[in-house]
Amino acid sequence: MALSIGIVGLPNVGKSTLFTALTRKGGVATKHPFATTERNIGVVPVPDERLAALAEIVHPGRIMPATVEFVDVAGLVKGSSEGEGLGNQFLSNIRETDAIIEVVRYFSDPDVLHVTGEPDPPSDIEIIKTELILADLGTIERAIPRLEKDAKRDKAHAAKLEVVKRLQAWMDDGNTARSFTVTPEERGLLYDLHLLTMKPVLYVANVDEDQTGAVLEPLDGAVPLPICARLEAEIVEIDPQEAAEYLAMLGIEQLGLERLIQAAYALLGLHSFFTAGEMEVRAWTIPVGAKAPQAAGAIHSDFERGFIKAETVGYNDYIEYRGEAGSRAAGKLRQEGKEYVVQDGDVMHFKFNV
Ligand SMILES: Nc1nc2c(ncn2[C@@H]2O[C@H](COP(=O)(O)OP(=O)(O)OP(=O)(O)O)[C@@H](O)[C@H]2O)c(=O)[nH]1
Ligand SMILES: [Mg+2]
Repeated sequence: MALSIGIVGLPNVGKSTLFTALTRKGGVATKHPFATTERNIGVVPVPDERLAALAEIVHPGRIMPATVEFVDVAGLVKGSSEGEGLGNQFLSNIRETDAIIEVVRYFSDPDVLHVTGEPDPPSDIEIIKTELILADLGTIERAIPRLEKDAKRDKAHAAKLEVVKRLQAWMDDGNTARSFTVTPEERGLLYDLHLLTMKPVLYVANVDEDQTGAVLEPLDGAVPLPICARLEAEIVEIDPQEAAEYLAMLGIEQLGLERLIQAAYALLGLHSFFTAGEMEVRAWTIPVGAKAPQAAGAIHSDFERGFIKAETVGYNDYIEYRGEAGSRAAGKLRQEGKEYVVQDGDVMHFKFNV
């Protein structure tokens, strides 16, 4: 399953511009607030130089990077949860995403209208936070009658109702679901509400061209990632050679997409392992700490169910000994079992039986 990330923020802060830069889909950004009236979805390959290095050894039929899906929706304003603006009706499009990117305006362009007058990041994120909390409270309110009915029939549902009500009281005080202290079991009970404020948030500061290297003050405890969305959107339009020279001139070493995906992986506790064969070299995304059977399950549920063992070579060994045969000869190919914690970059071959 591809990682999926929803993009939120006030109107006109550059969400669609960032989306264009990330997905290379043009024509979605404009000068006017409330420009986005339909959701935009784009799937982006996760840049990983290690894939090319593996392919050079294996000469596969194809290279399959991991992917991330971005969903761009309309801007939120104060009162969105009561139907103000367009934002609220689009929130349903990001309910099932794994994480949220919140774009915050830092750029100073007087030609681009800011919906509340002046950009003020700390108070701008408060508006969004309040709207997301209100949207979640609406979700909870709609869920409660059904939960009450179920609870009368069944003890197990009573526990769920109890947690949901506790969460409701917590959020009524203006807190996010994320900051609600729950046991892992209780968290599981809340999962199918798909609450927006339960999702991890990455703040993207949409800065002026010369601020992409800035170290910014934390917002709500998290340091925002500075990106100049307009610059990035322009760059994907031009010839790669020219783009590289332009970036070097500006002193930008890495494109926003790469930095953003790295930050999202770190935020969500994700990393990659590889499969490498004649047919394809492929990257797979798994949680840090996942064991070998769970990694196998990322490929196919049968692989997890019938897991026997995983022939594993660390990435650096695989490159140094030029592939599986060389790694085996050098004693670097390990037979790993059910308890093996997969390391970032492992090249794995699963043995299974179904
Ligand atoms: N100067 C400057 N302008 C930008 C930057 N990013 C976006 N803009 C401009 O801001 C305006 C709004 O950008 P959009 O990407 O359409 O904003 P949005 O957040 O998607 O807006 P809605 O869909 O209306 O909520 C456009 O005129 C962009 O060119 C930036 O980094 N610098
Ligand atoms: Mg937009």
